[in-house]
Amino acid sequence: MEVSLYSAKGSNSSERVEWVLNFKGIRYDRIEISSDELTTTYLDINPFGYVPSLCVDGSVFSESMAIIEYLEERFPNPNLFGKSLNEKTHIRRVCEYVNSSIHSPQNRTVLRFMRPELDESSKRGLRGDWIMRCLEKLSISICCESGFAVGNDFSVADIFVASIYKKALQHGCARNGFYDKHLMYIRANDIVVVSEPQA
Ligand SMILES: N[C@@H](CCC(=O)N[C@@H](CS)C(=O)NCC(=O)O)C(=O)O
Repeated sequence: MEVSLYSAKGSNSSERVEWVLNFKGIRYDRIEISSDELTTTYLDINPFGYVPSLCVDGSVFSESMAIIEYLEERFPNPNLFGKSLNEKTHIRRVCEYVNSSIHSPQNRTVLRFMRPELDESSKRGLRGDWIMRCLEKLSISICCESGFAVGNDFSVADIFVASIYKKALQHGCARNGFYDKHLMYIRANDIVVVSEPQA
């Protein structure tokens, strides 16, 4: 099986997929896409101009959530979507909130279009503030049963939450006690640490 991950430096959505691939022990080649390529040659791979895309034996998939669900169905062990339908639904709830409500509005392309007057530093500030504002709301409904986001096991919800929190820190946000504790809790697990992509 040949697996290639199209990614770009600093891409939060790609980090999620990379973490899942590592956690499941799937071997892949990482293809780095430059900012120029995102708007030119890469459009043949993904017409939206977004990373990640995943190519498996010639079939190309895009959208991180769809890719991760594909990987879960094709490589169910180790499991990343919980033990019951209720858990699975809560895991998807957290992922969708991070993917759609937190990540999408602060996407570079969106900000460039919606707020062209802002310089890069103001955009970074805005992106970080938006992420932390949403994460505050999310904190009420995660890590209720254990230090993991949903239930008592590491899941893709932890991957989405940890990755977007780290992105807020990269944008210069102050550290947050709740999310630092979450990071520390999941990193107490060796396989989580080994599979976590390095920035
Ligand atoms: N919903 C998409 C979002 C993908 C996305 O926003 N990718 C960003 C990097 S994290 C990107 O390619 N940005 C390029 C740009 O905005 O120009 C997914 O989950 O894959």
